Amino acid sequence: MTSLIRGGTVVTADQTYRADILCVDGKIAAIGPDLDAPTGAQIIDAGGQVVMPGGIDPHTHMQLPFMGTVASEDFYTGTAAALAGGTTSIIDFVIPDPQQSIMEAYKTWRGWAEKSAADYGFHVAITWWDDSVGKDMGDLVRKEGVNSFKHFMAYKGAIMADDEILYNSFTRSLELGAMPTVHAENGELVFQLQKKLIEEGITGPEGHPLSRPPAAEGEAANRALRLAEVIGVPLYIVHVSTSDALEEIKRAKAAGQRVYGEVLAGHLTVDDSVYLDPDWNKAAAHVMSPPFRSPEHQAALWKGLQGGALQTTATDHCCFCADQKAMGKDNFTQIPNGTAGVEDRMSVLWTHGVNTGRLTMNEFVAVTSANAAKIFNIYPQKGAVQVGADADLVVWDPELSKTISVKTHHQNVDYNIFEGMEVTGLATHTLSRGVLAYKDGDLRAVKGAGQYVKRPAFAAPFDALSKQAALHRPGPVKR
Ligand code: DUC
Ligand code: ZN
Ligand code: ZN
Repeated sequence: MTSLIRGGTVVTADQTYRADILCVDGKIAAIGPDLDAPTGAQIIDAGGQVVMPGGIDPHTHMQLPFMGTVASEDFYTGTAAALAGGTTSIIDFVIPDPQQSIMEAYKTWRGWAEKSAADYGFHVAITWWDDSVGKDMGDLVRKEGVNSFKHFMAYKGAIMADDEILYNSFTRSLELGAMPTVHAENGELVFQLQKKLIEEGITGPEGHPLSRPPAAEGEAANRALRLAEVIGVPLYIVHVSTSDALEEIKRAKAAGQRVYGEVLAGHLTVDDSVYLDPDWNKAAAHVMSPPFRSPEHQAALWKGLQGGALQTTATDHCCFCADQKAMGKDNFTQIPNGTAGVEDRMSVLWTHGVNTGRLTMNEFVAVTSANAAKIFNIYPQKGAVQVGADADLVVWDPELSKTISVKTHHQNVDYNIFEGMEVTGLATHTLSRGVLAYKDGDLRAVKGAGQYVKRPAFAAPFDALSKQAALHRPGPVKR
């Protein structure tokens, strides 16, 4: 398959220039002015539009079995919706049950993901610990191309990682050159607050944010960062939603730690007033963790993204329909946690980031694809417009507008947290490995066309960090 994208302005994380892009057999084959079209090539007219690397959403949960149900979006419907919005890769999560072999869980998720229409990779969650977990982490890194491990510091009694698990897994990650990541919320505190609120008769969705205060996130972020500091391993904090956690990241960065922060399009643009909606279904549709926060936290998150303390944007796409949310009708702690967004992330961030002047177009590319590709070690295969890179590209019309609605979205869920939001800046064409998967409203996603992307282990930077940690340690005292 050969395609020529003609007449667009190429925008990458560090450059903006006019050029045509030739894609051959899934790769970018040439970039330059006035390229000749090979015989039979498909011509895509990008005149007046920008051409960027396809988005990478580093945080999704397709068909996740969670809280007694299964997320409604599967790997095909979810990646198809992603392509409609200009996102060409996702990094999803394997979440083994405690005591389940993490390799067995990984294989299960790989099977589910075979129907993906876009490329995908996996972070693997460490939900328990023994020697077999450490061994399987080695095999996942060395043989399977997994270079990041996730730790839920919340969800007590289910998948929560305590400090012992964090210590063991962070230490093993360092040995392997893999990136530990954390969902930072103090799970014990959340558990106790949930109990107290229910006892007090607060059973509706308004109890959800009360049970997960900003301090619970700040404490967990600090704890994870301090563990990482002592161990000498980098750390990636997913869905930073509060200034509390952001301040911990800034402090750690200023102290020389290698730390990365992710923020969700939803946390940047939807505030916590949603939990006070008199319509139970609407309030419950917003139950996700960490919860939506007050405008003060949102303002801080934007500044964190603009200032570089936060490097990536994601969605935590995890869909539950109204009948699933109803499992918590009498008790908010039973409402399956999760909201959608994989389709809308790019246009929401363009509208609220680029169109408001908060982000340049280049910064937009950095935070929607290039930084995630660099942090998770798939750059420049992904996140770049370079000869030899995967031809994952989005042709973007910065003038095109629409109103986001559940009635028109492609996501397999009956609610949209961005309902009614007017966005300007939309994908007109999305190419996944050089194949046109979306064109002007026509979604041509192909079940199974997505490929698993191996992510190699890190080497030199990790060595440097652990050496630095060792420098501060005296040897045994000779007596
Ligand atoms: N938060 C959610 O809202 N859903 C899935 C998992 C998570 O951490
Ligand atoms: Zn999470
Ligand atoms: Zn998540």
